[in-house]
Amino acid sequence: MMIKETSLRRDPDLRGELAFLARGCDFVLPSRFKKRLKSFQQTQIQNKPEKKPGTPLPPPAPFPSSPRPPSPVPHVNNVVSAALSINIPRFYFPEGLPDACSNHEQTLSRIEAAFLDVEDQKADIYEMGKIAKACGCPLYWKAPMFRAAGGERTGFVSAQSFITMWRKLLSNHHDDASKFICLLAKPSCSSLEQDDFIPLLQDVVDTHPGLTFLKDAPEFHSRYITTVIQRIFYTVNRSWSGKITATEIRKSNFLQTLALLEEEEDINQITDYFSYEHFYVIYCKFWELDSDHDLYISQADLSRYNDQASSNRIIERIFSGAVTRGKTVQKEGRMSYADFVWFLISEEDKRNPTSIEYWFRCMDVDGDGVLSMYELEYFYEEQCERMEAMGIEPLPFHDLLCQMLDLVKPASDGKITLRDLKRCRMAHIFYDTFFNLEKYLDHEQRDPFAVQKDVENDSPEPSDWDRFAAEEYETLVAEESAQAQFQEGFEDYETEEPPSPSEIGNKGNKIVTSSLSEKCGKLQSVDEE
Ligand SMILES: [Ca+2]
Ligand SMILES: [Ca+2]
Repeated sequence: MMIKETSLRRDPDLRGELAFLARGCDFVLPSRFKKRLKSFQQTQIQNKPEKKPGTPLPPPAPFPSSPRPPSPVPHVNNVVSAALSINIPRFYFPEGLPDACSNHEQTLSRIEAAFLDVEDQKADIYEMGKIAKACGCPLYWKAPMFRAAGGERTGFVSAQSFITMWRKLLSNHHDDASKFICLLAKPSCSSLEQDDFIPLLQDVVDTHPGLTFLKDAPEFHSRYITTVIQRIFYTVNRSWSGKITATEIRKSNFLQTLALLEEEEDINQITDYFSYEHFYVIYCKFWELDSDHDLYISQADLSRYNDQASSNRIIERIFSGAVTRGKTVQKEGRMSYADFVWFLISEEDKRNPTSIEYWFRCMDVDGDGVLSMYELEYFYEEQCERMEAMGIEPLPFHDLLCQMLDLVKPASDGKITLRDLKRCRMAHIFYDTFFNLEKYLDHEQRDPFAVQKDVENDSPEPSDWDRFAAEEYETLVAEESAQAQFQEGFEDYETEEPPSPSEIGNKGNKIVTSSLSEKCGKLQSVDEE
């Protein structure tokens, strides 16, 4: 150990030594000094660990600003708590990451200014759009904002009550997902249930320029709203809990899609959640099956879907409650319109994650989380019977099994998991093989290389669902137009005035709503949920 000269000179003990050596002399002999210094240093080293109280402080460190190193043997608990509080930054922000740069006061004064433009500084629901924009929020947040500030009770929101509400929201909720949940959820709830979306969607129906014709047909409002809610839960509620959390909102495209509504006047361009055409297709498909139009369908009704393409065994599984909400399906043997939305999207798009989960639950008869060989055989049996009835010789189960295992490549032998099916990207072919004969035979006839090409193509193509909905809409409109033209033909024959092509076009558009109006007009206002 080296003791620096500077520190030695400052050391009062050493000064004492030097004074002792020099006592009675005018100078200190170098040899004597070196000898004394050596013994002095040795005693200093020996004494160091046991410094008595009252001994002078050690010399200051050369760089006083540098932090003192931790003592060599600190108490264990101190280390843990010190490390936690100092070294690990906060990483969990359920209400979003607070943004130190955002200027809340500026936002609040902008809102105040927006209220000055409103009569008596009291905004009704029609004025809320301006306020939503002043808050920096998408336009269609206006109805939830109106409700959150108490507008529902009085019919208007005052500047003061709105700013109080918004100030509280800004200080507790730091990102859009967290704010959105806070605005829509029931008091002291941190997730969204299906009915929480109704005011927002009713406002979309009432005010979106692409839905003006729907606005005038109140009997469809709840059908459209139910459809959109089911589509939101189908896509966003990845946990199947029936409660959408802020994390699920953040992971989804829902808020971005909602924001698009104010920019896109043609609601049919927004194929996620809101498209009227998609609603029309889903509703017409249900209408065809619901012969007594009580808004419920039986097991026999559902099996008629798409010319009985789905097997009875899979329909039975759906009606056993494997994938439906509530107990109505099991207890009363009837499926609601809301449950049908889930069925239809799953049936027509077997590649999307919710659909893969939907059919997995149906095929996992014993509910152990894997598809075992006996479960596969159970579903394939019915396919074989159907093929034989059609005069087609089915592939023996063992050969088919080899094909399917080759397709899915499960991680562990003889057990197919949900993960295997999601990873293989061939879930649609797998599922159709076991319970949709028509589509199975279609796949069989397709060029296997074309299938492979589909799978490898990663570019953002329309989903199977988008493609199905677009084709079906065309077909439905063409059918309606043909029917209308046929009827008009008689009228025109009598008046001897052939309709102009533009008239046909215009009528074609009207037909869609009028025929739906006809379909729904007879229905009582039944609330499905
Ligand atoms: Ca019915
Ligand atoms: Ca199983």
